[in-house]
Amino acid sequence: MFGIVGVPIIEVAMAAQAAGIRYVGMRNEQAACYAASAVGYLTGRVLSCCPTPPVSVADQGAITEAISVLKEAKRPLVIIGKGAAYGRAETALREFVEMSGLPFLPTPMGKGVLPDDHPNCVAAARSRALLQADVVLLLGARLNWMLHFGLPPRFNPDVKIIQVDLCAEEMGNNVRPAVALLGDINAIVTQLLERVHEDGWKYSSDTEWWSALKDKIAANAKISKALALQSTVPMNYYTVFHHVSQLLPPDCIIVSEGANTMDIGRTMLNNYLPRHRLDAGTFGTMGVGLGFAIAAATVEKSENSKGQRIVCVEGDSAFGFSGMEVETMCRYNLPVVIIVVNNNGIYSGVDPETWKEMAKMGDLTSIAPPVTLLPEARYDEVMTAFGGRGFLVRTVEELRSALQISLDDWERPSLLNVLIDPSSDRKQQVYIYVLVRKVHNVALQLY
Ligand SMILES: Cc1ncc(C[n+]2csc(CCOP(=O)(O)OP(=O)(O)O)c2C)c(N)n1
Ligand SMILES: [Mg+2]
Repeated sequence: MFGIVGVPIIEVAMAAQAAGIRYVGMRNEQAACYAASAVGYLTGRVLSCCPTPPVSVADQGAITEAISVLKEAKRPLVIIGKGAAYGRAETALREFVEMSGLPFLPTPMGKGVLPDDHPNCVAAARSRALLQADVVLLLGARLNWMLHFGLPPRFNPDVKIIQVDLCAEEMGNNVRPAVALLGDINAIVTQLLERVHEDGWKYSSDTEWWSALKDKIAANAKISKALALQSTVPMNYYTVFHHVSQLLPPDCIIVSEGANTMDIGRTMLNNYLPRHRLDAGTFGTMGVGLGFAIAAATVEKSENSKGQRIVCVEGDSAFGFSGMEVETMCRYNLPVVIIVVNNNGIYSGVDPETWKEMAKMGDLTSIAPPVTLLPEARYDEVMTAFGGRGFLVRTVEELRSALQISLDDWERPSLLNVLIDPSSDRKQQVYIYVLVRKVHNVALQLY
């Protein structure tokens, strides 16, 4: 059970403890709510007194129609959403993807339902896959802003959507589906799989579509690699994530929030197992990360002695929203590893010298660009203040060594404050730059 420390829940918490329920007291109700929601997602336990709903399958006629639309597709794409993770569809889905030979793309929290390094994963060619697909099998994902509403200019205007969802109200949101398959995702994927087995159908790997996707994946990988291998100090996002990804255990649970930090981290940090990624998700709410990490660490600690590693990758702004929860981590000895990717701001910041120059020019409340945070703030000292490990990191060597020490420590949490280039950016994105202070050459990104 998650709540806050003290008034007004003292009696409830004590009663819960007396009944053998573990009570995690957090610093803010908001973080406690995030934590409770994450436990439901990670464990699949229904935390209510309602009976478990029956599993519903799709209409067989609709399955036949879906298979015929898929067979006619020239450029098919499977999109795996977090509904597939929540519905525990991974085993059937893996067999379906491998039998049918279809390319797939995970949504942020659909990552890991099938491993990111699966040969059919086309995440590294995401934009092209979305834009050019003529048939999309949408599995437990919603056509909201994260999938650009399923509309042009990011989708083909004539795309046919085969929509699989548990929720009838979701059918036809933003795009009218060619086929609607209503029901339990695991059951429906199993139905589709049975039909693929019967027909012995497979989408050929020798198609223009597969070659186009593979070419794009290779080109994008080359660009990311070039950025990742840069050894300049301060580091850029890609260098940080490249080295982090080399050291993380494949079964770790990755929690993430931020803007660039979350977006770039999503492309660079692989997930290999379902329900091993928790991020700001559909609502993009900053502040969820530490609550999610505490939930995951608590679940892991209760189910076996050590459990799996929880790694929490935070933008410096994102960290600030619930940063005081490091005290909760220290209080319960939850060995979470927090990596704050610190660019002194939101999307970008300014360096300490520029900040000092600005301060000399007048009142910072009228001068400082509204995307900036205090340069080189010592978030690592927030962790050491409560007895956890804190590291200030500027170089690749410092990063690797601090991360290794943190991963070897199962007794207490760590925080790596990774100072990166405040103007480090995403590769090849289309931005509109608005110059807010010519004199300081500070760009505010809007997109
Ligand atoms: C509760 C809430 N408030 C504000 C926002 C707007 N917002 C989007 S991303 C972000 C922070 C991004 O900065 P940071 O975490 O430092 O990541 P960076 O892009 O700098 O790597 C904010 C405040 C939000 N998403 N949620
Ligand atoms: Mg930042």
